[in-house]
Amino acid sequence: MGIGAMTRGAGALVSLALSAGTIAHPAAACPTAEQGFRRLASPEAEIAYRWAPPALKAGQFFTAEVVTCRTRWGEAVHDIKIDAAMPAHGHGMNYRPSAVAIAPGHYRFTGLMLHMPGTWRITIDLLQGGRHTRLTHEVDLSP
Ligand SMILES: [Cu+2]
Repeated sequence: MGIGAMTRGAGALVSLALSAGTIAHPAAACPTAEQGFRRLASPEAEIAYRWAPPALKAGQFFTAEVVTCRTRWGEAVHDIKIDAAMPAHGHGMNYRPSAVAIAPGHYRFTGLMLHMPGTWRITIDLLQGGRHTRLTHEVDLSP
């Protein structure tokens, strides 16, 4: 889940001026909690994300917006993938989401659905060159 208050001042807008492979102050480009975004971080990378609708429900389609805030290796992210599975049940989603880049480092996924209650593991893979970084996030959906 989010990691505390993410209030930032100026510079909260996604910058369109970042050139490929150059992320000088990536955190400044991260959307804030006021914009409805939460953070997901690992030692390698950090993203900001929000769901629409904000509360996930079993069997309901949702949209995910993801912004890359900090990435590994200093290379541009050229592709991003989102997936979800239930580790306890050994299955994934019944639908394949589609992705669109709406700005550099800013992506929208549609057609996501967690089709049953329980614990889901959502994975987001950032692809940079031939390498990828995975961020995971667990969601518990009540019946
Ligand atoms: Cu299941």
